[in-house]
Amino acid sequence: MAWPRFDVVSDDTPAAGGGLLTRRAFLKGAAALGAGAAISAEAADAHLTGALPSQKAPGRAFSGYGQPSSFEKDVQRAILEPYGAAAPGNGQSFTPLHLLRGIITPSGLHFERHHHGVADIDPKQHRLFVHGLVKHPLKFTVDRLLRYPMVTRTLFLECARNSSRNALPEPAQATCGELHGLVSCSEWTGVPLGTLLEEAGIDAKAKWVVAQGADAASLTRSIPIDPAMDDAIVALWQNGERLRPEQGYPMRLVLPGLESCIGVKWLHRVKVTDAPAYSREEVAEGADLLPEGKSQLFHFAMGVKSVITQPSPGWSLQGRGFYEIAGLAWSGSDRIAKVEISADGGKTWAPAELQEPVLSKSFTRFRLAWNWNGTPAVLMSRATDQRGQTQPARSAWLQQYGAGQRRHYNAVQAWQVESDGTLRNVHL
Ligand SMILES: Nc1nc2c(c(=O)[nH]1)N[C@H]1C(S)=C(S)[C@@H](COP(=O)(O)O)O[C@H]1N2
Ligand SMILES: [Mo]
Repeated sequence: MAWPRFDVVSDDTPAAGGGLLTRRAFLKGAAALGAGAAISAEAADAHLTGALPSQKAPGRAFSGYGQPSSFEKDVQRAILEPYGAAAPGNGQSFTPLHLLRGIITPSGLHFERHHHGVADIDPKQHRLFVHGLVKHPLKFTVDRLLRYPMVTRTLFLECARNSSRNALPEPAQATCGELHGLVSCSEWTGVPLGTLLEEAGIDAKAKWVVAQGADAASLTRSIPIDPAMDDAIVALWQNGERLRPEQGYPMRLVLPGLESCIGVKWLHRVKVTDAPAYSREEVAEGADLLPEGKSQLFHFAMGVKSVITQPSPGWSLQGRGFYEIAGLAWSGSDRIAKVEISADGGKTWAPAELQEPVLSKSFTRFRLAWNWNGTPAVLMSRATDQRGQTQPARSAWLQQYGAGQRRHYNAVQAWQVESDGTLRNVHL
């Protein structure tokens, strides 16, 4: 992907080393670009009424459900099925973060993690059971749930194994989406799980809920009672429409700020218990490896994280000059407080602009103007949330864990810009 270049603004103000500019300089730059965007007489002629091919005949007819432009057909999730026919439907597909802007992930590009394929469920046949340590076990149809009071929140979902290839000794060469795209952000609408648990009347001994999916994996995950009661959502709607099958139609759990691995899709059972289930997924896949050979189960909170999505590997800069750096930041604990950007491999940092709205446990879009001088540079972003948590350097992240840890990778990403304008993943 080529990235158009603009001429440098003459009176730019450096915000940090490596050509990072202040917001003021950027605004002046934008004005200068506007003034500089003169078009030739021939180009202007093409804009005379009726002169364009698309102005000469009626356009395509109406459609019941719109699709992206045919010219955008390369904007796709990257699919990884590591076990092939040995474990059909087990794998993931990655959101192409480097091809998207804004904070909402289009539903058709939300990342996928399935253990045994996408269940195809008739909502009329589907039931949700709430049982276990409760006074009144309950059964809900989809129609009945749709009558409950709902909440809507814009929340990211991130797999605990997102970005895990960066934990490997050698930097993997892949796009930003292939490296970091097991995270997406949607507007979710549904019924607070707490409402259903309260209606069922939970026992004083209740400490966990064990959620299970109606898919071929019967995916089973244990969730502490506090987040289950406080802010878990039985989501039925995603970005204004009913959930996509890939996201768990007709209903899934959404747990704000916690790893999406416990957000059970195709949700059909919530059992209140006094102990975790120790299911295969939470024991075999869900353990953090600590130094000194120990491992920790049930660590669900997602850290603070950011990544520069534009430019990133796959993009190529078209020579020295003005570019806008853009990226995404998120934290499982709170709102993003600041994002700093470095263009000189971490020697100096400048604050990026945060695009409103800055929401808790959601994507936040950041941007900063950059005047690239055409020589090798290293771009990095470092996010801090309102709790004061800052993204660790890669070396500090590695020290927190034992060898082989692949979960909860949230270290600062470095993109090496080569003098030919291409970018690659580097470990710093
Ligand atoms: N029933 C069921 N729920 C599931 C899974 C699954 O395979 N089956 N995968 C889990 C994992 S590991 C993740 S990261 C998220 C992914 O959600 P998504 O596919 O909507 O992005 O779903 C979780 N819920
Ligand atoms: Mo996951």
